[in-house]
Amino acid sequence: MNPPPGGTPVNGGEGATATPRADGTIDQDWARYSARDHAVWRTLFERQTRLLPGRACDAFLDGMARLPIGAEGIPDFDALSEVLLRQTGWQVVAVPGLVPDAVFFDHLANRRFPAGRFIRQPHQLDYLEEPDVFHDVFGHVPMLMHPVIADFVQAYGVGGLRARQLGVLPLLARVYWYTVEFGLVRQADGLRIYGSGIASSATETRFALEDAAPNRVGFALERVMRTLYRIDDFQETYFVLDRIEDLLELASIDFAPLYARVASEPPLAPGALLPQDRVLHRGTGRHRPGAPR
Ligand code: HBI
Ligand code: FE
Repeated sequence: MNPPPGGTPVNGGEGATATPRADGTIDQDWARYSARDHAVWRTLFERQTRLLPGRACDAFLDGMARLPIGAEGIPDFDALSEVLLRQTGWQVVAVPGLVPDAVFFDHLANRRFPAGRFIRQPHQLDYLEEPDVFHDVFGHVPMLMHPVIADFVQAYGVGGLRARQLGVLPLLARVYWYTVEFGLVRQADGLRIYGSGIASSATETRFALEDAAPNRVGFALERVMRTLYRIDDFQETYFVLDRIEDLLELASIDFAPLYARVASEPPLAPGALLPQDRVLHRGTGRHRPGAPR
């Protein structure tokens, strides 16, 4: 998942066991994963692989099918990068956990996806706030095979560096959160997942698509920029694209005039609905308490 914007904890995932290079990366050191690490991967992989057909969008399932990601165990980042580089010019690099915003954005701006090297413990199968190798590789990498997502995530890296300088990073971070991390998309055969935070979570896969609790609202850029989000629970609102290609416009947009307007408006609570919202489903609520960002 994504961390809150602003805070820049380092090394959360595996403590002091890795000393990162100046760009925050470490060697994946694939041979050092234990049998237990690979077994955790396999459990998660098999569960999600059963769940996602008919729930994840076609682009996600296609990307997954064409990558060396399987039940055998944690994938080798070099093997992933070889396929990705040919397809969309992306690579996967290993990091110990969360990296500072500026480091994260610089990698994305250069089409390098920083993936957590560590894998969660067996007792954390369902939720952890910090991005591990299952979230980052299973959740994010398949969509990076799609040319529109490939461009959009790079643009987020470029835009993130700029938004940070302008002091409006939270506004842009919300766009990433509600698209790349927790986005839904309409497909001819129904609503589908493309967000990695959902696709890498068995419980949220069902919740986002099938539960009555959350709102499902048509994506609108300024609306999303104003919407606070939760990092400690399922989302209260999911935003739905009409098609993945709609992100293409965002990749080239000049956000500066929007920032000025949006920054002057009050932020919206995660579960709020507005009269102008294109509501696909009005949520019944019933969320556990927690502080929204
Ligand atoms: N680091 N490894 C990692 N993964 C992220 O998703 C990430 C990060 N550092 C900063 C960051 N995300 C966010 O704060 C920005 O997307 C706003
Ligand atoms: Fe993520």
